[in-house]
Amino acid sequence: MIGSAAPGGQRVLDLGCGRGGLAVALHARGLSGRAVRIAVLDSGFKLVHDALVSLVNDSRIIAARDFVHADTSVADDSLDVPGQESHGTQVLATLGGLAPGHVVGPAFGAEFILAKTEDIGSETPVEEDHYVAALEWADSLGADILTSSLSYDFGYVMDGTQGISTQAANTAASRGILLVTAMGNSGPAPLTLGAPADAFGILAVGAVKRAIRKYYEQKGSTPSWLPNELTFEEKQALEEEELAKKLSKRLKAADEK
Ligand SMILES: [Ca+2]
Ligand SMILES: [Ca+2]
Repeated sequence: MIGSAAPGGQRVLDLGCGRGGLAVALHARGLSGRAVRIAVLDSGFKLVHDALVSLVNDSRIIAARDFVHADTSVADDSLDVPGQESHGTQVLATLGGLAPGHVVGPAFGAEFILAKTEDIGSETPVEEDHYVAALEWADSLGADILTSSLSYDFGYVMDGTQGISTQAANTAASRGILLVTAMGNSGPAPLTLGAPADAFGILAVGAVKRAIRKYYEQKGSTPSWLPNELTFEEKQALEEEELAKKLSKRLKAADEK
């Protein structure tokens, strides 16, 4: 459901899950990604999903391309492993989904370019080729931001120059595009970064919650400011609330400059 009006006339949306403090802080300031064009590179996208259907109805998906099967349908194909589209659907819904009461992404007002580049049935270098082709395609469509929860490890030394996706990411950054990408699934040990997270001038993001979960499970304790008696979900909510407070402070400080 739609909530009350917030400062600046922005709607306050019911995020449903009771978390997402960072998104609430941004929405309350009138920030929803409006007029920003974001390219998402992933395994495919189920556009009939409840969280995504409004993107289609509002004509905010301006282009879609399947680089794996060379067509324009980014949902599961007959040759795909069933569920191929699942990961990309989750990423897109987290970023820009709009199903008040269930999930509302921080960038629910943005335009999206969707690229299916990842084949979940294999891990081969051609997928990194798809990734680079998708970067070039998204650039040609005027993408402001490129985002990918993907990672490549084909024996590259992570020095910011070797991976072909890293080289493409360097070029994207030099053209003024912000690339946001995952660091990989193997951290936090040294030498676990995957391309293109080592590129220069990009934003590489680690799995904060997974790290927190691992910390709790392995250490059997919590950060000092989180009471031990809370459930894991309650700790997550507090962690996000704390991050939201920090973000609000930073936004306020930026306004005052
Ligand atoms: Ca297809
Ligand atoms: Ca793969």
